[in-house]
Amino acid sequence: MKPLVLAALTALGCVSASGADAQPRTAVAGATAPSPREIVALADGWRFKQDNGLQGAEQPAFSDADWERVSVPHTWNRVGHYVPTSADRVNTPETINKTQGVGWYRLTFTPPSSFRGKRAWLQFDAASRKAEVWLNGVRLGEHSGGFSAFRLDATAALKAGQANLLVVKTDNTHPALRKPTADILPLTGDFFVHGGLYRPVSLIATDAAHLEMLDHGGPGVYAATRSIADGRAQVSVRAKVRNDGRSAAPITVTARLVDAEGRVVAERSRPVSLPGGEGATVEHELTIEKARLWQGVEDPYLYHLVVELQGRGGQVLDRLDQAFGVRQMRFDPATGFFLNGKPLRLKGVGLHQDLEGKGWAQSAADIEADVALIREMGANSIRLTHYQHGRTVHDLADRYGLILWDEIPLVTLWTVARGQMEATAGLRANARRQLQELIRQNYNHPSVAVWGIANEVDFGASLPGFLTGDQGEPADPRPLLRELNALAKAEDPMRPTVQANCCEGRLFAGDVEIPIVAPETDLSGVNRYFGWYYGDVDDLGPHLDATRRKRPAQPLAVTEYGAGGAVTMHTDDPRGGPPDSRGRNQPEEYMSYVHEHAWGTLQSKPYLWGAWLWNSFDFATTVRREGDANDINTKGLVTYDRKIKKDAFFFYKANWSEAPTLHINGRRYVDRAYRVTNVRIYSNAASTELSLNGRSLGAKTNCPQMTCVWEAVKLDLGDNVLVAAARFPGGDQQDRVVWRVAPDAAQAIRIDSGALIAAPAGAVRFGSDAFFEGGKPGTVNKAADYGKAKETKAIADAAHPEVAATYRSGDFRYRVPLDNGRYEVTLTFVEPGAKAGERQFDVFAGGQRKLDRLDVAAAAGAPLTAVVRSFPARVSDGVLDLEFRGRVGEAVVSSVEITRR
Ligand code: GCB
Repeated sequence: MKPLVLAALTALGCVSASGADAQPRTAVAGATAPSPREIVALADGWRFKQDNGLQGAEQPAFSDADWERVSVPHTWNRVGHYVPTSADRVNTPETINKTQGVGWYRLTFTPPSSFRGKRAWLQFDAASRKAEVWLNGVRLGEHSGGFSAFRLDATAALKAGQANLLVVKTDNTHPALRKPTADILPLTGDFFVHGGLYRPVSLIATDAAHLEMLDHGGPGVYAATRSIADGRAQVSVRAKVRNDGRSAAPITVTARLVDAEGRVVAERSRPVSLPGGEGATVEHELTIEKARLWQGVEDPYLYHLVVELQGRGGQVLDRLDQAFGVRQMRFDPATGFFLNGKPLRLKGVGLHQDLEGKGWAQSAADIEADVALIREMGANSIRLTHYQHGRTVHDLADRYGLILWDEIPLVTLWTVARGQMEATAGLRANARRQLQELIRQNYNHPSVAVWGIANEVDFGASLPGFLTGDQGEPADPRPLLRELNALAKAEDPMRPTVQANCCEGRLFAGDVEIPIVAPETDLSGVNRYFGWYYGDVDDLGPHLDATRRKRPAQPLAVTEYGAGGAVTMHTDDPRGGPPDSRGRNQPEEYMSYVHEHAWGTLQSKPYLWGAWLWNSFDFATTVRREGDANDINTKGLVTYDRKIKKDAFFFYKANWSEAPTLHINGRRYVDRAYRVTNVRIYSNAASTELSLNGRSLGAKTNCPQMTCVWEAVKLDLGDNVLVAAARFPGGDQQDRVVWRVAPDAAQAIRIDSGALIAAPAGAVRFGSDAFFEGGKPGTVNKAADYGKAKETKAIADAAHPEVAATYRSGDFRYRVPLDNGRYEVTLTFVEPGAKAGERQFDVFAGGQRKLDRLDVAAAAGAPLTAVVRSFPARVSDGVLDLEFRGRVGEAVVSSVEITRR
């Protein structure tokens, strides 16, 4: 039967606070009293078994005596570990479980006898990614989609005051043709879809008359700020009510806003007579005179939104009490984001719901700890990627004033089979349902700014190798985007729609066609990885300007940017060579370099309505073997176990937060390759001083981007205690690191030219490419790609073949800081591809020609064969200047070794 809809603003018998003087000044007893709902957490005592072939486990007679005992939240998956492994690691190869399939849960529980005569509902905050539910052998229903909450009516099957058996079959089988999950988003993605009941489960009892419990997992109450003018705010509240009783129920529906002190600031009521078995929608307009606004991190002021159902005798039948913030948001294509009319620079992070050892089964305390780290960094916004996150993070964002981007898991693919050019009806229905669930469940959160309907569906013909590979012609994402966009607008006309795209305007090899998807949503966002997967760090700015010029009327944001950072890998100079964006060499310092450049650019673009770095934390993904991890994406600013805040974390903290920040970079690069090095410190102090083994190296003030650099610091042999000291208004602070220089570094400098991380060389130690000016790095090897290991070429006649594989080429020089004296210089050359005669170059030391018209191909006599040349050199002014200058083609060198004579 069609639900009864009652018109707005015709409140009968309403009580409203009108006019400033009418605002109640005293706290109203019971304004936020506990709900008459009874809620029982079903957390402990579950039995669990992962078994794809199991039959009959939903039957009460089935024996689960040998099943594992677990508590919910729970997932059976455990994915991703750092290498090398050791006993103190959270995840190790032995503890990993990447099985995707069916997981069964059984729970025997006794609900209180007070549930008798009530309506009973089972609430699953999430079940991944498909769930089927039985209570006492009665099938209650199913749910497709691993992230949204859902409820099932358990009234008929529940036995109050007696033992009940709840059985849940979950299935996180990877979607593929003819699989039970083929139509359930996400179909792919750079994250591991964990299985199980990884968010809380509860049982709720309500009166027969109650707020709607089966509204796509939503609260049944939907409130929005309609207007704010001269301090007066209009808030509309839509309450869906239902009478599950047999006879008509006369009820009064009250909506009220209560301030933080417990004072009712606005209230309206109206009676409604609900026939048995019917529902109705009641709308109220509430006015707050002198509203205190929810002003983001500056003042995240929250009211209570209380909606109450009262019976004939005034008894409260149902009550919902949610936080509510009065706020309006605006997005301007030229000037960015505005919260209640005030410009607000969104400084954001991307976030996955994933923690080493627990995977997606994070507790509320874990989520709170993550949000604390994000706030510590100084972020004021989170992009909740790439799916519906739970209530806890939304509540925390409301409380702390963080602006949220919510999205559904429409990630990259919407068809599972080659040649399938359109999303199936089943997938479209699933996408629509997931979007409705996202919007209804999170509608009331003041923190939620936008609804994201897709991530990177515009790969077009450039589909990356990490995807399944069985795609033929690329399908067009736009029909599905249009459908979802229209649905989002119908569900919530107040919030803009948005998507994050990957590819528009990037230069692909050949003429790869990319569908232009940005116009399909209100706002647009670009995930761009210049300096990582492609291009140079400085390409970001011109790229953004060009993108904006294409659609000047559409607000633009940067929805992802970043780089991998392995805390056990280090470089002496991030410009020394390319990182392995899909392989191992991902030094921590390179990550900082990318973030420093990217933030410098983003900060200078006032038209951006936001920017979210990728990612808050390292997270699990089975498409990667990168950095110092397997099955982990290393772009987190904090490690997967949350034990280490990488250097880049402190870059943001110094730039974004007000908290005194002082952090010496490279603290984990203890055993240094070179004696002379730059020291970088992230500091937001007015003045920062550095000392080395007790000697002051001077103070720096007004450091650009809160980054103070002491150039060419000469370290002592042995231990070097570096202490940074700064004075902040709240007191002095210090940061201290200890670096070590081995005695060998006084005798020799060995540079692995073109290498971002020096290759191993047995008994001797090379540093990464450093002290150079000009030229560009190269390698004769083939870099790793998704699913493909690095290809290493064998090099003949090289003392250190791995060192010889990378090179620097062009017209360039090395200016190597050295004590004055006499040295032997040994250069190793490997011709990357030119034939004899095609490349000839000179090498000078201190201005003297040492090698004349060297032709590496001719001298080697065979491809991939090393040529070694040595010569003496004298240093008299603290620097050895080695110059490489082409005569025919460019100069090239693979390694530079300088030893004392
Ligand atoms: C992206 C994706 C995200 C990946 C990220 C990466 O563009 O949206 O899911 O994890 O790049 O690290 O490559």
